[in-house]
Amino acid sequence: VPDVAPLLESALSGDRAALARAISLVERGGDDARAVGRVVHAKGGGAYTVGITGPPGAGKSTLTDRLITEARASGDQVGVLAVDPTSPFSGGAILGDRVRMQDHAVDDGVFIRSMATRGHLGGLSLATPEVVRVLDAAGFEWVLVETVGVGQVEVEIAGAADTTVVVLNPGAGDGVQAMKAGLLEVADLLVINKADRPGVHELERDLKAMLELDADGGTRPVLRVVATAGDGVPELWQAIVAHRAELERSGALADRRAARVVAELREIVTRRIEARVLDACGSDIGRLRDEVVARRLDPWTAADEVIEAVGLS
Ligand SMILES: Nc1nc2c(ncn2[C@@H]2O[C@H](COP(=O)(O)OP(=O)(O)OP(=O)(O)O)[C@@H](O)[C@H]2O)c(=O)[nH]1
Ligand SMILES: [Mg+2]
Repeated sequence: VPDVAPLLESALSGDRAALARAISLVERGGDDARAVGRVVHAKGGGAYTVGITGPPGAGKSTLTDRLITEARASGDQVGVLAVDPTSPFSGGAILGDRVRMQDHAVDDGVFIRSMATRGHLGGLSLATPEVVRVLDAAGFEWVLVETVGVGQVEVEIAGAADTTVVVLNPGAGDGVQAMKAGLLEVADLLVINKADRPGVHELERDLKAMLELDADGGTRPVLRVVATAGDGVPELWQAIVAHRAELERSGALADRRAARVVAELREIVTRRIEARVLDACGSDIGRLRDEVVARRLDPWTAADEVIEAVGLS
């Protein structure tokens, strides 16, 4: 096992360059990532995570920038993880995030990190909580995770936060799109951003109608915000703080976190078994495929062979 202790000691005691390097280790995966993971998991637990998701260009980064300011006003430290699913174009998007949050670039209590999708062993859904745990162990009271709400994995990542904020825009048919993308299911709070544009009332009406279809959905707040001007941002921050307080009071926060542990464990185990199976089968997969295609084997019998080959039968 490589010795990551010196790097971590620096990273967790305020050295931002070391923190960035520790996160890079985690992103790369492998033995170093596991070693970091063991240490940070043991030290974490104090951070509260807020997921911010919504369609491309909805104003998530502009809003995140504003929320950083709100959190900083109480003296809390804020870590931001901008997960970028469109890695072929990530240069631009990541730069965009940085530019939109540059007000905080010189603030030592703020750490902003972009993470591209491609190249993650174990996938984005496993890399994200690992990076969040590094920030948690480094003492950030708040960790904001921005993802574009397209694609199941990205929506799931934002939905895996303690509080999830879904950002939509008026006049874009966003309500129906959000429902289709599964965004409404993960939303604890809904934000109509760019409320300076026409169509706010219609979107609000649509959202409230859709939310009322859910058992307790009708109680989920819908807030109007103009992120560029800051209008409605203090109210949004208050709503996030109130949601947190309610989760803590009711015990639902502990339940949510426990459910996330189960989901993460399940995914880790599934991926490892899958990798082992593919490894053990090698070229047999091609042969089995041919047999099934030729109808000499049915898929279930072929699967039996695979399971047996790995020693799991
Ligand atoms: N009119 C108006 N424009 C806004 C508002 N909020 C953000 N914008 C603009 O919308 C554009 C996109 O903003 P971003 O914050 O980059 O949006 P995003 O959701 O982070 O974008 P991606 O991360 O690329 O999906 C920028 O030009 C912002 O200035 C708002 O409240 N009103
Ligand atoms: Mg953004």
